[in-house]
Amino acid sequence: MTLSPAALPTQGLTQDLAQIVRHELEHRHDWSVAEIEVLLDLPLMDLLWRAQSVHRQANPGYRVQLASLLSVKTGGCEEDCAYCPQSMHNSSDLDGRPNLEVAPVLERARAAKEAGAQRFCMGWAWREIREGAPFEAMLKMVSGVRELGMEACVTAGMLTVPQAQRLAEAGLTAYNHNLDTSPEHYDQIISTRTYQERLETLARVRSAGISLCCGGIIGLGESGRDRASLLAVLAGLEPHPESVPINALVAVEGTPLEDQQPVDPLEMVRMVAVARILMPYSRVRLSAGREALGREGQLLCLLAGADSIFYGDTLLTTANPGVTEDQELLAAAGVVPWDALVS
Ligand code: SAM
Ligand code: DTB
Ligand code: SF4
Repeated sequence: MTLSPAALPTQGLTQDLAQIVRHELEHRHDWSVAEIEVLLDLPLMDLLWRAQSVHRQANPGYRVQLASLLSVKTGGCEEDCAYCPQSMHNSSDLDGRPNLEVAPVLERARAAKEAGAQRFCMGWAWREIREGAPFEAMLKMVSGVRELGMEACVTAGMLTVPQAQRLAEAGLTAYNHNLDTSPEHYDQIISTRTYQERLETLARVRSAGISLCCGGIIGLGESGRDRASLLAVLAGLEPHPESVPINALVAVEGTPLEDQQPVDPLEMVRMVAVARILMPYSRVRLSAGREALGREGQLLCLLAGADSIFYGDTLLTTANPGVTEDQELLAAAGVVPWDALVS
């Protein structure tokens, strides 16, 4: 699938910039880190124009998917992700909350659908999926969400091929497993699982025919080159992940990253825009950190090609803008969400 370069406005660009536009229109998997750095550093107006040009062609109509999130198993996770309030290595750990049962989870999914969500995402604070009753319950939740006519997404750490196959049989639409940051910066953030293990998990998800939700976080103390490197790995996946969540760090007290400087909203805009250019047909999800972006920051992210938001008062454990606030945001943008009912 490629876009037609001829259809893109290149008039008035220097030769070099026009060349970049032509490249953007190809559906490539071989972006170099240096090329992506050039994009990330473009004058903002040029970057927005290019991202919009791609977005309008690849996803006509500027529609947005509303996805609701629910934490089914909260806290007590063995991994040591430095950003995460659910790691047992961090004093922020929220262990002790009971795991949710199938019926209340489906009740929440139904309520999310009624509020307008098209996708329902469920999280387990696990290093890897465990066999037994919790996994059987997860399968029931997945099939129950699908029966409601919603897309179902699970994020629960690493998994085996047979587990991926059972999730596929239950009707799972997508599995979320993020790369989080660049291979180079990764060791500063997580020591209990390798980048390679993450990539292998992604391959297992793919092998079962489940679509991939895979993205990262900015604001972890990474460099611009790290951001470009993360995007190069994501765009290097074949096919591109169907969904690419872009998170800004929510600095939670009790995590090693609690004192990180907040991300400049325009950095999020740039990240979204470049993700859109590199992966024209993926859903670019404006994820954690939306509250700190403000209304205009979020609108710029939508303009830059974000075509999904997490919808509902909470993400997994941290706050998200309220439903009414989001409805007002979309109305201000004149953006229409996809219908709640999907086939
Ligand atoms: N345990 C599973 C895993 O790591 O794949 C699933 C849950 S985990 C919370 C899902 C993703 O949320 C992480 O990969 C990370 O990208 C994002 N995340 C977690 N805490 C965050 C924070 N404080 N700020 C921004 N993103 C965060
Ligand atoms: C993703 O990339 N971001 C979402 C979803 N995938 C699972 C999770 C964000 C979590 C933010 C911190 C929290 O609420 O605990
Ligand atoms: Fe948090 Fe997931 Fe890392 Fe566990 S694996 S600490 S839940 S981000």
